Amino acid sequence: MFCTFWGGHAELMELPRTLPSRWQRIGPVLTVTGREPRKSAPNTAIPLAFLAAVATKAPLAPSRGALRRALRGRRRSCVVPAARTGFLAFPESFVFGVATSAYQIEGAAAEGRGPSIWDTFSTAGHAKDGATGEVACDHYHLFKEDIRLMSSLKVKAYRFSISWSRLLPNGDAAEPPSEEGLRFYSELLDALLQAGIEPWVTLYHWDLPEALHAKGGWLSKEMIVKAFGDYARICFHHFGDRVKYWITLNEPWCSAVLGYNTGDHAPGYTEETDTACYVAGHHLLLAHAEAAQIYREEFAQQGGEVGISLNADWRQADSEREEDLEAARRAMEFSLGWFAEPIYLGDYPKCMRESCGDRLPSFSASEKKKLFQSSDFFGLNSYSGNMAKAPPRPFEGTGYWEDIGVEWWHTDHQWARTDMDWPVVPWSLREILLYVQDRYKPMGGIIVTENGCACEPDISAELDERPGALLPRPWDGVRRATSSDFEDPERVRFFRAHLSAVHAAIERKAQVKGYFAWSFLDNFEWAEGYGKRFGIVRVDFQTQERTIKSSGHFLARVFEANGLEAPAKEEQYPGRTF
Ligand code: PNW
Repeated sequence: MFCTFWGGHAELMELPRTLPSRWQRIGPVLTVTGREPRKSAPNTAIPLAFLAAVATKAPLAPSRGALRRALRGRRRSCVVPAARTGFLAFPESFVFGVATSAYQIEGAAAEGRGPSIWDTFSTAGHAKDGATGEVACDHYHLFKEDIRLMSSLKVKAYRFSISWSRLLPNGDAAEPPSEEGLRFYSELLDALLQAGIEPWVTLYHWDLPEALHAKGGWLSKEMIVKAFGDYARICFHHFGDRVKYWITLNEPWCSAVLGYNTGDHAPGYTEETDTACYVAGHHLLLAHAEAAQIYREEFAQQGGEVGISLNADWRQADSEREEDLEAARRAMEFSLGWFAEPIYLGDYPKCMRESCGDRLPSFSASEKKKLFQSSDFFGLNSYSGNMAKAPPRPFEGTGYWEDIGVEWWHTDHQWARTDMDWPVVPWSLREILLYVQDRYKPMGGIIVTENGCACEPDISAELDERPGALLPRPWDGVRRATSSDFEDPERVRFFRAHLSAVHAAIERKAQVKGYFAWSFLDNFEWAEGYGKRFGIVRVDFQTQERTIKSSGHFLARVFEANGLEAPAKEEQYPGRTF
């Protein structure tokens, strides 16, 4: 029998005190139902090619057959969740905001900005339908209107990123920063502060200046660490009077794995070597540490904070079998731990060193020191969750996915899916927050710097089929009233369930200090182009008109009331829950 208890925000029943830490709780507890596992397990191996293909945002579909086979005969166990009811109030100081990134929304590629690796990658046709970020949401020209819209949605904080090559067209800090670039971000910050919206600024959201890539990019240690530090210093110097929250890197896992292993993201390296993603990841970490040190040593008087945003989806062990518990631990360590452990625990996870040996670079003693506690808060981006299962026999060969050695996409087909095909697993957000709290005890607490979904009503696909609908055109300069009649009930349901999960984590003493919805606008969804819409505001890419979705109004009410009503029973999600 499948567990079909209410999903989402469901709370665990009180756990027995004998369970010493969450570390041992990556696995179902309090089994209420289940059938015995088969004596001889069926062949649950998922082909490696599939693992690589789905390792990212790639559709999960191709091997549903394999997954279905994998699920057959599995022990089904779960816990009885207690319903959350009534009004869920957040702490008074809780930061509610919305998030975007430069390449995904700014456009104005030709207006003083140097090319980035995403220009090169997308104009070479690597994103869906030939999409590029050249125009995107034309936020560069519409930022004042966009900030007015944020105000109307009661947004308290706005997370955006600075385009490195808009400030330094050649990535070179020896050249004076672009006046045009400085002016744009300066005006953006002033407009935000005037609107009473706190800026949270990401320095690097994947758009490396092409000129630096030509010099070796993230694979060239001395060059990139210095270049990133110099760029960060320029940002702190020019904007630090107005920015009190800095995020050095967005999701270095994506830069390393999608950029240097699967090739789904710029610069599009595929697994030519079994080390490139580890080398890139190593330098991303060192670049983060460099920027954090510069901020703390040279800009302490600005009185702000500097942190990093790491992405991971929770991996729940498929059973209580030791192998599956181990698989779940490995999955977490190879995703979140890879970047979190050097910062919070002093070095790479032990299991990575054991699997990778010398293919994983090492930190010198001084680098370890520089990295340790180099983040004033833990930025967490999390969108989904999944199960983890040990493969029936070890994977052969070396490379990121082989090194993990886990059935990475082991899933529950009862779970709802978003338009990205990502499982909707709200309780996994609660679990990962509790895990981060227990394992890393981050000073300054945890900020959910991204959470959201691409899940549009059918009418969206119909509208997007109109010729040119997904080929953005620059704004024509005509100011139009923003309309407000777009219903996206699945996104409202998603946000309600996930905010409820955040609330549940806070009740269990996770120090969660903020939540940013991804995203403020529909935008350039990287390799997926414009068809996957994450916005709480719809963008008509032909006219650049903005329409507030019902999820936008929903979040506005949450932001204003500093809380929300718990999901009703009929809104809750099916499938396995813990
Ligand atoms: C994040 N994954 O990317 C990024 O920070 C955003 O720019 C992006 O638009 C958003 O999530 C939605 O995709 C991710 O493979 C990319 O698990 C890939 C994954 C997760 C997040």
